[in-house]
Amino acid sequence: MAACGRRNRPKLFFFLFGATLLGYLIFFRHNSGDVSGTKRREAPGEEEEEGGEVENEKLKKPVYEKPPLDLNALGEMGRAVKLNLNGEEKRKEEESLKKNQINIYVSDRVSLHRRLPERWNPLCRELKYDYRSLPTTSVVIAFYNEAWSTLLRTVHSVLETSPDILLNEVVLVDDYSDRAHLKEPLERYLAGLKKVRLVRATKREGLVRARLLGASITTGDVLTFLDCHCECHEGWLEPLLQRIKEEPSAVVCPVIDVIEWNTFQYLGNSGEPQIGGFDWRLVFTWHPIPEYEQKRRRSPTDVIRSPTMAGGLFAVRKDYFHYLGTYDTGMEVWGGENLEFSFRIWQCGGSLEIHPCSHVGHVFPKKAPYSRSKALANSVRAAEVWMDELKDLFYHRNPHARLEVAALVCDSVVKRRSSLNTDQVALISLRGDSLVNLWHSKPNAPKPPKKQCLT
Ligand SMILES: [Mn+2]
Repeated sequence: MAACGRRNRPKLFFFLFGATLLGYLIFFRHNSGDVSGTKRREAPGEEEEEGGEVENEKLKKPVYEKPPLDLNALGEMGRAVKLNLNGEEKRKEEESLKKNQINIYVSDRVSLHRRLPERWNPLCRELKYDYRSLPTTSVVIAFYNEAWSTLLRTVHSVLETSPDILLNEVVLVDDYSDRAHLKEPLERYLAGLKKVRLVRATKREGLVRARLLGASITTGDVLTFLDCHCECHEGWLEPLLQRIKEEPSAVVCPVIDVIEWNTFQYLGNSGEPQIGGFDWRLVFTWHPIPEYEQKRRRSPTDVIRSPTMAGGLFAVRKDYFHYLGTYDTGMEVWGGENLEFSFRIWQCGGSLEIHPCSHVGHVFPKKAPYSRSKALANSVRAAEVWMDELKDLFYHRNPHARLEVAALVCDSVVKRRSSLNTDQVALISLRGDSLVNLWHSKPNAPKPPKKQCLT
């Protein structure tokens, strides 16, 4: 037994040694395999995130980069321009002001590529976008006899702040201008720019029809309308497109910052913007954000619902714009179309919103540079089509408007209103309640009638 035991001892030793070694190897390999496996799973994730950041920076790249910053340049970073002018220069400045109601003498001396100060809520900088999944857009800018520098600063500003991947094109619509600089010189200049197209109306069409002419040749998913004397703040476009991606029936406006007509100072501010309302003469008015709307929002970077829009700066899905019936093409020149379109949006089931992270500067002229004698007739159209019994309030506050009714060719509007097919009507949910809540933001404001919007 002993001998046998003694004889078997080395075998047992090797067996135990072998088993231990095998066990150790299996254990080690298993664990190390697990460790490396974990590493493999984590590493690409980290790389993806880092790669994603780098990739995002690349995707964010605008169509054109701004030239290097020259802090000594006039108006740079949105600073006010103050010039010491001699008699002759002063005369030229006054002439430019008289002609354009904007100090073009100053505008001509400010870079077409100037940078603006940061005027958004700092939280807006934290928002991240999946650039590849955002809808694309075409920016439509209608103009009539606009000065060279304000028009081209608008164009360059769009090209230098809009990510290349999101911007299909900028469409400029010349609404039958007669100033020489807007003829061949403009064509020659634009020929040197990527993604800019120019169409010309063959007669004076007014803002609404000029915009529709521009929209008709666009290729983007979203139409973004801008005025022809604007400057876009960094990151203005992404929030508009992100919101429309989330909610295709949202019509989204940027916050409109003021560019002072005399000094070109950029007067944007990062505080809460105001929303649009109107009075019963159908004049657009500004209001602070009502409490119920503040409560509804979960973050200062959330959109703010607004009963009306101030003017012509907004983004809308192209197919949704057509679903709404676009603008009322019977509207002449400008004035009133902003309220008509606002009423249309709310009453046809969409929502009109202001995105606090999208800022665009607009030069508000000293006074309207050209006649808006058609504005009253336009308001009558808006009242007749969308206000039902409430139109009496409008006529009561605006007795002259009654005289316009006779001249109003409302038939076409009414026909168009009922031309949306029955499927569409079924889809349209009456948002009268939202309109009531937002209406003038006064609790005792008369309520619009509860009635199917398209009948
Ligand atoms: Mn304007």
